[in-house]
Amino acid sequence: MATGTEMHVVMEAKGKAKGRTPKGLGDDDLKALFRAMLFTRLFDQRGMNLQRQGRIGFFVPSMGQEASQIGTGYAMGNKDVLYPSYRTHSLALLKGVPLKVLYDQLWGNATDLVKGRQMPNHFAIPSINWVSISSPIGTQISQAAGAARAAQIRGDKDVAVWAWFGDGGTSSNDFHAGLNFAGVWKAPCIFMCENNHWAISVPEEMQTASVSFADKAVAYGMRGVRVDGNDVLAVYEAAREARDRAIKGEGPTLIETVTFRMGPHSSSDDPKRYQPPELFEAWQKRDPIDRYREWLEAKDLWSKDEEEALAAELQKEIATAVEAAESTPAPDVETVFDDVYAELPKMLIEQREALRAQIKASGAIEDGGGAFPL
Ligand SMILES: Cc1ncc(C[n+]2csc(CCOP(=O)(O)OP(=O)(O)O)c2C)c(N)n1
Repeated sequence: MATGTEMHVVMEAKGKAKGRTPKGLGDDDLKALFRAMLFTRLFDQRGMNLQRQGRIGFFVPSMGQEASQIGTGYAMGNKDVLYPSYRTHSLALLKGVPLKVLYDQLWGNATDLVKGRQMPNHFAIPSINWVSISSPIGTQISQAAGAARAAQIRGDKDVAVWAWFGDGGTSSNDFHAGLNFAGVWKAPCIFMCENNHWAISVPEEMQTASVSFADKAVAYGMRGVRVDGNDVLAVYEAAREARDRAIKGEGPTLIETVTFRMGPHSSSDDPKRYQPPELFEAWQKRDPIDRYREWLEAKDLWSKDEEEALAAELQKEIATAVEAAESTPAPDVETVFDDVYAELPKMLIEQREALRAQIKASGAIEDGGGAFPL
């Protein structure tokens, strides 16, 4: 596989639909990749709409980056540990996490796994070894290096640790500390740099003077691979190879997926204020879903009818989960006192009593339970 600045590609550009099938992928796998990419696109569209309708407070879309994320996610093993970024809910969709788990978190309701204490899109999903997302950029990179080192010391078999971050994340201290130690330890870690060309409004050329992000691996004595991030098969192949090397003790890999954020940074941002429209139009022509659909159709593996049926099924699943999460009450206000101390200190017991009295006096909640309209 090409390393450094050379780009790894499997599928030809949209409109040509050529390219071999990567080793180890059968027809069902090829369709599963498409399903997960489409699911991600639909989840994103719905997420943005829900935010615009004022039903959730915040959303981070991943439109345009589906191949980069699903291609890496498909290469993961069941015991692998994930340190995702706030833009990678696709990985949970791919791994079959019930949709209600994700929507509960977006609403921060009573059944939300993190009890409404995190920003929307900052999931923590223990059932798939998904470690809680932290907002400060880059922190997951050094955490992943540490977790990989721990797995190595324990002698865990068939476990790789993955960290996803953006091009902006490579300017953080954690990137350098994490890659340095992972390199020194030959830890089973895969560093996934999704180069979507923008860190909010900061373009790639203001982020680094390096020829590529993959090049940075050289300084840490690890393998660096640059891959076409809109080519799901190329991403899968690069990720698969990196994982194989990691679990064989051959050391970590830095993978740069070259892709594009085809939407805002988050629901709070308007890319039209800093991105030239021609750039968006150029990348739209390389849409990873359109490109992969064409490839599948050329191989007689996909049809318009199949896609319509799949989209209808996924939309129905989304609608059901949205309704269930939206109608779940907010966490009981008293839960703010839980989970920090094994035994609540006297000072907090007093504060809880004061809160109860205040709620009662306000008449907001008759029975003292349920949501308090703060
Ligand atoms: C330490 C830190 N500095 C600044 C921010 C504000 N911030 C949030 S997202 C972001 C851009 C990150 O860009 P990148 O790493 O390229 O990832 P992308 O959002 O493009 O996926 C910034 C600067 C932050 N969350 N943490």
